[in-house]
Amino acid sequence: MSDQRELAAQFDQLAALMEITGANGFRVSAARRVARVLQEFDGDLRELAETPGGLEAMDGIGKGSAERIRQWCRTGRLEGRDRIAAEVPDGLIGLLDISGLGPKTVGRLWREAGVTDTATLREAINDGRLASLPRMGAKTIANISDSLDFAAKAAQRTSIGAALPLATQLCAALASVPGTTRIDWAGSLRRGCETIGDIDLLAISGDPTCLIAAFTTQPGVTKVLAAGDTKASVRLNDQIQIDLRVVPEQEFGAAWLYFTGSKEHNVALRHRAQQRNLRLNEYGLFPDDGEESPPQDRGKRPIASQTEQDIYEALELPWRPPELRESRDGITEPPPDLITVEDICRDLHTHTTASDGHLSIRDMAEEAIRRGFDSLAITDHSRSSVQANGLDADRLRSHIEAIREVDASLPEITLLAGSEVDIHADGRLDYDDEILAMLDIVVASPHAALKQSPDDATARLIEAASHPLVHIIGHPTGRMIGRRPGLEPDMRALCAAAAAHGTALEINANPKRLDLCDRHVRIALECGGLISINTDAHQAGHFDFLRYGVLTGRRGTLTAEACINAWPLSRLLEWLDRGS
Ligand code: DGT
Ligand code: CA
Ligand code: CA
Ligand code: ZN
Repeated sequence: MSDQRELAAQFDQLAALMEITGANGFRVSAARRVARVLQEFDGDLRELAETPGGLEAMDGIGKGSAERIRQWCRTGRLEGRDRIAAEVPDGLIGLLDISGLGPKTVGRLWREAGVTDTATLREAINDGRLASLPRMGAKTIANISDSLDFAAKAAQRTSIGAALPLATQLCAALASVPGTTRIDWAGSLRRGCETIGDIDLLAISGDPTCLIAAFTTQPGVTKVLAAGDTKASVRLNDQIQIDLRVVPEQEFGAAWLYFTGSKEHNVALRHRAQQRNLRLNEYGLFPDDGEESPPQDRGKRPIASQTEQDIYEALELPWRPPELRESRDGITEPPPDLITVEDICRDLHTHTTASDGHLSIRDMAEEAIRRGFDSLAITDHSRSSVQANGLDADRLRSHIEAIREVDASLPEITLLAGSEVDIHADGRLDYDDEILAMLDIVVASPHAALKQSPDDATARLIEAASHPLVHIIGHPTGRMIGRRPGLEPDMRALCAAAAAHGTALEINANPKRLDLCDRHVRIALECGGLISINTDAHQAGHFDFLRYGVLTGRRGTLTAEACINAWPLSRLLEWLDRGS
């Protein structure tokens, strides 16, 4: 951020704080005016501050404000802001982000109802304290209450498991609007992030007005946040924000690249362009003619803009899959040949009615056949998972027989008799070796004691990964996104042990888990380890989770070669046999 932007934000905050504390309205608007002037100033602020009378010569900046700006340039502190901030509870400033709450109202809520943050505001609404204030109508309170609910939801990002199906459905509906020739998503969703802030859509249309109208009036829209000629934003089902931009066909690649991000990737590409005397923006890649104004505004033609490939090529860079466009990814290294959903031939972690699944062995097998799998592992829970109706040794023996029977009747698929065996807190497994040895495949997973120390977690998981009869460590950390962090083992040590013993680590594809996460997948691969992507399906629809696991794998640089679910079946069967 430039100096003036940073200082403008501080003046704005000062104005808000003054208003909350009931300061003189004239002084409040003076501070706001200074913020606006600073916001619009596009020279060098420090240079201006050093020029005698320079600041004072600007419209809206008086003698006092000029002195405060000079002081800020010297000390980095805005005189008065810290003092007044100390008088006001920290949480009050946060309330200003809630739509419909201005500083005046926040000040009243504080003084008259003891509100200091979102939690106490919620209390004051619920216990009727707010309703008892003079000039506080039921409608205003209902509005504040709604905004509060939405802010709480917005603070939680949306799972990719909700965002991707929604975007798919939305794009299908909008693609059929007359004039639409292309519609795709960009942003964090295209990069395959595990949670999504908002969904960014990009379209080409011969009739943008018609498309925007269809977009803002579609079923589920609870608020239209903005609607212009070529772009609009809506809130859907009071939950997620969706932005739509309509761009000319010849600019689609530049826009798609820009709005896919990440911001850091965009910055790196712009820098690369500058080094080559080029300018990159959302409209295209242009020659840099030294002029300040944007080239597209001066009718300049881009060197590249229609496709992403054109732009990367003109920058002498390899095209990068969106999953490898984060700040941690460079731009010059050629990306690996990432795994795809089509590469996956099987699921190696699934449940049936024998434990807590919804389908029989046969129904699961038939679903797997429908999805084109060559094999399927049935891995119901072990005895310690009591709440999941885990199998004791006797039940497991007959379950294995039942699996083999169904397998014999279905030539289209190979069923593997397995178990998801609990890893106890101390690293011991929930079945004796003798039982484990009867199974075709053993997935060992932590389910309880997920708050143990990192040292204990490391020892526990390494012991399981080193067990000669274990093939896969299932959801290794046990985290639930947004709900619990799970185990925090020394991931590098765990991955090294797993690699040394030829044990695969799972990417559990359930979008609530995505465990291993992308970062951990990278560590596993750096250690030369193997990955298994499984859905942990408890019902037919859960097989759809596969794509989230694949996206996470791709973000972790996973190739088909390092993923046992993508191997030819004969290679997998050989690998499964290695311990016995
Ligand atoms: P999200 O929505 O928080 O999950 O994350 P994104 O990555 O989808 O971010 P969003 O929706 O704010 O913007 C979409 C893309 O647009 C972002 O990845 C990069 C691009 N973009 C947005 N604002 C800026 C910016 O100020 N500078 C640059 N270089 N790119 C930006
Ligand atoms: Ca976004
Ligand atoms: Ca966005
Ligand atoms: Zn499971």
